[in-house]
Amino acid sequence: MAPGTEAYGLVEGAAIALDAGRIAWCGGGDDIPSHYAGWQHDDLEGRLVTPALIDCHTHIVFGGDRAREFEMRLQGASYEEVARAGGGIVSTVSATRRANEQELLNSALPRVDALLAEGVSMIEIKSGYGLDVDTELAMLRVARKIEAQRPVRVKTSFLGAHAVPADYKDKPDAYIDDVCIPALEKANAENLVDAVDGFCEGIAFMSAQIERVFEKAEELGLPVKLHAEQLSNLGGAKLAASHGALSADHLEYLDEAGVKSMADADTVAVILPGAFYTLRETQAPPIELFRKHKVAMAVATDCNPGSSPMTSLLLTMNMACTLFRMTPEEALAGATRNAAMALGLTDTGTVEAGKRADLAVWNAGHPAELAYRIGFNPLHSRIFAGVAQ
Ligand code: DI6
Ligand code: FE
Repeated sequence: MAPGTEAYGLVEGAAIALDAGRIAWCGGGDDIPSHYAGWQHDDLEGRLVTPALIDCHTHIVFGGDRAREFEMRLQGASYEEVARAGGGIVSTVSATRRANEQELLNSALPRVDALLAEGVSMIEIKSGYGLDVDTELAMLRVARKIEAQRPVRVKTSFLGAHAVPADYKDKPDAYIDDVCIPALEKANAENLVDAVDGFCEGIAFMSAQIERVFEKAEELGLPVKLHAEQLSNLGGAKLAASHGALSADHLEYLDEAGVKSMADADTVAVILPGAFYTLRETQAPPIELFRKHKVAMAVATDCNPGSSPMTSLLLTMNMACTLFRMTPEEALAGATRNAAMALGLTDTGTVEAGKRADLAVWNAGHPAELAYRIGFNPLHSRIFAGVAQ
């Protein structure tokens, strides 16, 4: 075995048998069961094979861009100041409302393609730039359509509680009652929702408002997740954990009590270094406490036009290591096994018999290469549902 690969579970000279879109068998090349002898055989010439990557937190469907806001922030305005001045999330809301579904799809696909080119086979996509019933549903329909346009699986999250739109300024409770909850009910009736998310933050919603959305999610039988403790500690992760959340995401300002409540609920910590980097934050999430309390960590791009305009999960893995001192092994598990957990999926994220045959083949030897490189894509090929792409 190559030195230092034990933690990854790397098998040298391995073979993997694929059948009907699933992994039928995997193990050492010398141990292949005899009944596979006559099967079609592809020699990967010693390349590294990992589970296909999973981007478990994106806002990849949106209208417009925020390059102007980028300039403003470089001149000194903070993310919160931009948001309070009517920029930020609500400016993307205006652009998203103006776009039709075809335009939203056309603008999202190149971003999706950038992820696929790096071995991603599963993307979570949130609504949250509509903030009215029709546009929230339109975003989710577009997210679903992506699955028909590309060889990729999509999981949707309803994020109606993302920001208070201008027409409900200073009336967040009325927005939750009049728009967010009716939109969730309608989207769910159209089978557009796989999970329910929220943004618990001073510039968005307080925990009492998030709680009402979560109660509706529970009534509809939908799992929840939450943007929590990104810019301040409002107890969001604890609230999410008390609702058995799949994940709590961002978490820079989380304290140990919050980490413990996540551990008790098996809530995955989704680490989003792209937003930390873009906003030039200085407080890193409590990685050491997640390790201590055995909270599973995922990593994701948070692809969105404001705080994380990035479409590289490999760069995200690199940032998780360099900015937060995660190990390359944690970063890879974070973009595969733990990302699957953050989406409530048990059929993907590892190379094991019975799992989906979603694999990435890399021009790499040691798995640490995936997180180590910057701006270089070592993908050789991607296998989606057993089919080489
Ligand atoms: N946190 C984020 O990082 C994104 N949403 C959220 O709740 C940012 C969204 C944006 O700035 O457009
Ligand atoms: Fe986000």
